[in-house]
Amino acid sequence: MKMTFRWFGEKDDSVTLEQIRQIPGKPGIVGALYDVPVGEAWPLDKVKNLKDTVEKAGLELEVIESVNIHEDIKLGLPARDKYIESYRESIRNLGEIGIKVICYNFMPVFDWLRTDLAMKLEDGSEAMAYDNSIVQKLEPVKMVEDMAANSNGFALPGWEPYRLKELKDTLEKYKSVDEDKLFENLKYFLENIIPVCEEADIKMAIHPDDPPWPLFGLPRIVTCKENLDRLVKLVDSPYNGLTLCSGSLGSNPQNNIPELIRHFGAMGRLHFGHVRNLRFEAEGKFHEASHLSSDGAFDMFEIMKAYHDIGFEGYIRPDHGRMIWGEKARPGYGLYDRALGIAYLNGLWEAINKK
Ligand SMILES: [Mn+2]
Repeated sequence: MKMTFRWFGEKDDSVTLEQIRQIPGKPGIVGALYDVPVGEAWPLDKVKNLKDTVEKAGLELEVIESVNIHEDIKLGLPARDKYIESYRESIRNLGEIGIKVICYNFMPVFDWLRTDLAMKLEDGSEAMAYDNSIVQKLEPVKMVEDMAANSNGFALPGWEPYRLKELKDTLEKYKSVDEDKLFENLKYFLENIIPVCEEADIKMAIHPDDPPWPLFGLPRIVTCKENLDRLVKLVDSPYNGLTLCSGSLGSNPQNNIPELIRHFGAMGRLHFGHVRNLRFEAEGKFHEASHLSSDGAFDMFEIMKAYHDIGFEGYIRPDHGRMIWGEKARPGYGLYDRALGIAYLNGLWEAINKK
């Protein structure tokens, strides 16, 4: 297991590489470029520059999250071939700088969704929360505007303003895309990129949909064991793998996280683990908690034990943290709570190792 920490780059993150280097165990960096429009290839000089920046700070960069996928690929439109070619170029360039895993998602239009980015918890900390009853009353365009207004001045991952301009138009185009069609479009994408991944030795690790159920009438397919099984079979290569995000999949209590880790780990398809905890108030209503088992619904010992038992050699990172100790940062991505998460997950790992 290699512990990592997500970083949004010098311009887009309140957390610095110098701070990350002082987190116990010195995690690796999960990085990305944020100034390349979705659909365009990531230029070699820019990815080299990112790698240099990280290495100059004494850290490693082996994981990218995310190389986003153009909507036309998800919709299966004719222009997809052009965008897939750009994606192939990005993979080759990332291979050049020694990247081992690319995390991506295949969620139509919207990335992860929360109804409150700063819910006040009893202890005075703030956490992101989700309430399905609110989502059902939401109008997507209005919702996106509200989220942009509440994110402390940072763009939310996957919610970059340039992607949202054509929101209404895109929603209309999805009317003819159902689950099967979306699976078909994912298969077409994977068939065209996995051979390049094999050459570049970069493993693709799809992130589950968050939350893992359809929203606003849009299909979502990366949601449960059955669909993940279908997904890994779309292209039968170890390079077609998964990011197992406990907080995303776990927001549906039917998904048993340790069981999923063991199942897909045994198949050699698990390349990246996002570990975080949730507390449920009702069905479809939850807020994100600290990583500690007793603060939420998940048994973190069992999750880390499952990774240990499969002999996991991939990457793990703490996922969204709360805002604590007065920190002002991108929602979910402050320094303090995620650093505490790392210390805790590393502690569990050491204890499991020595048992
Ligand atoms: Mn995640």
